[in-house]
Amino acid sequence: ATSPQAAATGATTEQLKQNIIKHLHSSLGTDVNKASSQAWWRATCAAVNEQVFDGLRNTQRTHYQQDTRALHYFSLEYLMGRLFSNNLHNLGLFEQAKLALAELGIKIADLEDQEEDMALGNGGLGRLAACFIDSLATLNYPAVGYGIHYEHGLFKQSFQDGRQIERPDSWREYANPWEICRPESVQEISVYGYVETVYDLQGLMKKVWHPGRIIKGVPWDIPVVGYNGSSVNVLRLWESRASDFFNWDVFNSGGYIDAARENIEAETISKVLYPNDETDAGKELRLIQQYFFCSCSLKDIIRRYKRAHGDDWSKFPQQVVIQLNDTHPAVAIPELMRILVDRADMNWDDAWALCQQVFAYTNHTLLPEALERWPVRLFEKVLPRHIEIIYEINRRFLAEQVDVLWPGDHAKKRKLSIIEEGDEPMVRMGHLSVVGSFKVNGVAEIHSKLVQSDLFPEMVALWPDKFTNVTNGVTPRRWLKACNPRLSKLLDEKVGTGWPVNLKLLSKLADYADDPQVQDSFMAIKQQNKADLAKEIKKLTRIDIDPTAIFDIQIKRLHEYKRQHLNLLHILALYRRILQNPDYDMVPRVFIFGAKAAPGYKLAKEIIYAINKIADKINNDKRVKNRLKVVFMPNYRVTLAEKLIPAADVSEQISTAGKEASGTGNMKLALNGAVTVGTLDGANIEIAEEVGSDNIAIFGLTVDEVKALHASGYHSHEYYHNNPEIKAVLDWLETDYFTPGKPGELSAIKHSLLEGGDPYLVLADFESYAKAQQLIDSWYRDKAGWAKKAILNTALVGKFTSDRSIEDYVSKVWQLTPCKI
Ligand code: DL6
Repeated sequence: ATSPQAAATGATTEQLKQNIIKHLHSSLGTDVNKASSQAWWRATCAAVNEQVFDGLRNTQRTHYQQDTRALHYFSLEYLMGRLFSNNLHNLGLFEQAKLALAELGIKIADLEDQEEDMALGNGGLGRLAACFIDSLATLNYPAVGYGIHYEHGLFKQSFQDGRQIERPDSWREYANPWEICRPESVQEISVYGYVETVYDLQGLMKKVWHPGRIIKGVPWDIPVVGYNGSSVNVLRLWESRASDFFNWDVFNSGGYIDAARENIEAETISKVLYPNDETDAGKELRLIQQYFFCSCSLKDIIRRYKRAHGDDWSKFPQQVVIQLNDTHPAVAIPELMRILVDRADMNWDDAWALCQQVFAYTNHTLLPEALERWPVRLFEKVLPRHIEIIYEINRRFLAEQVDVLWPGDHAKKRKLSIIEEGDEPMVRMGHLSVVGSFKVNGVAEIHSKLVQSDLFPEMVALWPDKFTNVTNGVTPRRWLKACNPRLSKLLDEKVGTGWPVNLKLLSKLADYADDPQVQDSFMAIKQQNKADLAKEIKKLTRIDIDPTAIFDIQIKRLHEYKRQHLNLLHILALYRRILQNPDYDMVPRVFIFGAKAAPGYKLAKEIIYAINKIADKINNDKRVKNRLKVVFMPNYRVTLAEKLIPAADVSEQISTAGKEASGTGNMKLALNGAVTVGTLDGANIEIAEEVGSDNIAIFGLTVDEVKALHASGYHSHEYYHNNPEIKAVLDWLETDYFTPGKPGELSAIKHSLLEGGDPYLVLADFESYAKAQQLIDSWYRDKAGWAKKAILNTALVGKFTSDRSIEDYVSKVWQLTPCKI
C-alpha cells in the first residue's frame, strides 16, 4: 500500500496512521473516539505537512546554496481551490492516506469537504496563476509567487428567487493549516505624504519622499508542492497591518480611538479581493493594494538578493526576473526605480537599464474597460514620488524612442504617452508595462497577434522583438488526475503512468479511439461521473436530471462577451420548438451553468436571473417530457469545477471572436473528454487544430468577420426582424410567461440586444450556433462516433498542459535553469 513516491520518502501506511493520531493528540488536543471531521482533517494536514515542510526546507537550502536565478510571479490573484488532495497527490500519498484513514474508520472524501476553497481570485487569470505555480514546482524551477493575503476571497454566491446574492467568503476563519506566518520577514511600506527636493553637499539634487502613512506587510507562506514532491516552492501572500511605529506614536499622544482607526484602515488593504473580472475597478483602495504587495515583494526580493550579493547590484538582472500578471502589478516598475534611484543612489540610466532587464508583462485581455488607467490626481495623492518617476520614464520614452522613430509626430506622442491627456489625465498602466518590460506576451496565438496588431502596434514598431506568445495551459494533476480518478486509471492502463508530467503521452490513446472496448470503458466512466454529478445537482438544487442525457456545460465568469445569453436564447428556441411540436425529436439535454457576476454588473445579474426563471419554467413543464433541463449551479468555484468537468459531454466556449484572450476551462473540459461547441476565439482555435475539425463544433463569425461587420455597421434589429425564431424568443422575454404576474422582468436582455446595439453580436451568431448545436445532437446519436470524438479530445490536447506553458516562458522569457532538489 505504498506508492513509489511515498516509498522513496520511507513513509508507510502504518506510519501515516500513527502520525495522524499523534497530531490528533498533540496538535488538536482531542482523541480518536471524539474527534470531529474537522479535527481529523486538520490532523491529517499536519501529518502531511511534516513532509511538505521537509521539502520546503530542502528546496530553500538548495536554492540558497546554488544561488539560483529565480522567477518572481507578481499576481493580484491566485485561485487555488483546496489543497488537501492536491498536496496528497503531488506527494504521491493520496492512496496511502485514503487507506490509512479508512483503517481509522474515516472516509477521505469527508475530510476533503472540510476545507474551504482558497478563492483569492476572480476567474481565468487567478486560476492560471495557480496552475503556473504548480507547474513551476513540478518542473523544479526556482520561483516565488507573490500576492495578497486577502481576508475575504471571492464572495460566496447563492440565489434568492433566482437572483444572485453575495455573502462574504471567510476561507481562513478557523485558520488555514497550509499557511505559515513569517514575522521575521515583515516589510514596511509607505503611502501618501509629499515629496521634497533637497540638495546634498555636492549640490546634487535629491528627491525625498515624506510619507503620510506607513503600513506593515506580514508575509504568509503557502508551500507549493511539485508533483513527485521534489521541489516545494512558496506562494508568499502579504497581509497588511498598521505599523507599530505609527500606532505607538498616535497612542502616546492620547489618541486611542485614532490609533484604533489607523489600525482598521491599514488592515483594510488586504481585507477583500475586488470582485470584478475584466471590469474597471478604479478605486483608491485597489491602487493601494497593488502598490502594497508590489512594494513588499520587491523589498523581499532585494533583501534576499543582498544576503547573497551585498550592495553589488550588477548581478541583480541575472538573478531576478519578475513576471507581471496583467497590469495590476505594473506599479512595481516605478517602485523599483524609486528604490534604485532614491534609496540606492543609482543613476537613472543604470537603474532604468536594470529595470528593463527584470520585468516581463503578460496581457490577459483586450477589453477596453479592463485596460487599467489610474487618474494622475490619485497617483499624486497616494504615491506622490511614483508619479514623478512615471513622468520621467514617459519624458525619456517620448523623447528618446517615439520622437526618434516619428520625429515631430505629436499625434503619435499623444497615442503612445504613458499619460493620457484629457479633462482627467490618466496613467495608462498597459503602456507603462510595455515600456518597462523586456518581453510582452499574450496568452493564445490569436490573442498575441491582436495585442500586437490592435493594442500596441506602434510599440511593436519600436521593439519588434519584445512581443511574443505563450499559450495558456492547465495543470493535469488537478484537472485530470485528481478530479477524474476513474479516467486517470484508464489512462494509466492505456498510455502508462507518465502522462501527468508528460501530457503528450495521452496521444497514444488515439490508437484506441475506434476500439469498441476502450470506447465502452471511456463512456462508462463518463456515465459514472455524470451519475455522481446528477446526485450533487439534486443535493444542491433539488433538480432531478437524467444522467443519460447530454450534459452540456458552460462554466466561467458571467460576462456579455462570454455570451451565456446566446446559450439561453438557444435553450428558449429549443423549448419553443418542443411546445410547437410535441414530438420534436432531440436527444435529451441538460444545460448546466456555473457563473458568478461581478456585484456591480447589472446586466450580468439580469442574465443569471433570466436563466434561473427560465430553468424553473422548463424544468417543471410536463410537456417537455425531460428532453430539456436547465440547471444553474450556485457558487461556482474551483471545487465545483472539479465535479462538473469530468461529467461534461459538451463544453460551451461561445465568446464573440476576438474577445476571449485564451480561456482555460476550454482546455480542462476537452482534456476530460468533452466535445467543444465554440467560436474561433482564444485557445479554441488551437484546440481545434489539435483535435481536428471532426471533433469540435465550430461556429460563428471569425475575428476578421466581426471587425468587418462592426465596420460596415451592425444592426441587430435586422436579425430580429428576419429570423422568426429570434423574434419569438426575444419577445417571449417581455411577457410574464417566465415571471407570472410580472411582465418585463426579463426584458433587460432583449433591450441590450436591440436598443443596446448587441455589442457582442449575439444575434449575428445565433443561427450558426443553433446549427452547431444541431450537429452535436446528430453526433451524439451515433454512440461509437461520439465515443471516438470524446476519446480523441482527451488524447489530443496534451499541448495544453501548464508545464508546456512554463517551458515556453522559460525559453522565450525567463531563461531559468531547473534545480533538482
Ligand atoms: O489568461 C488567463 C485568462 C484567459 O484565459 C481568459 O481568456 C481571460 O479572459 C482572462 N483575463 C482576465 C482579465 N483580467 N484582468 N485584467 O481575467 O485571463
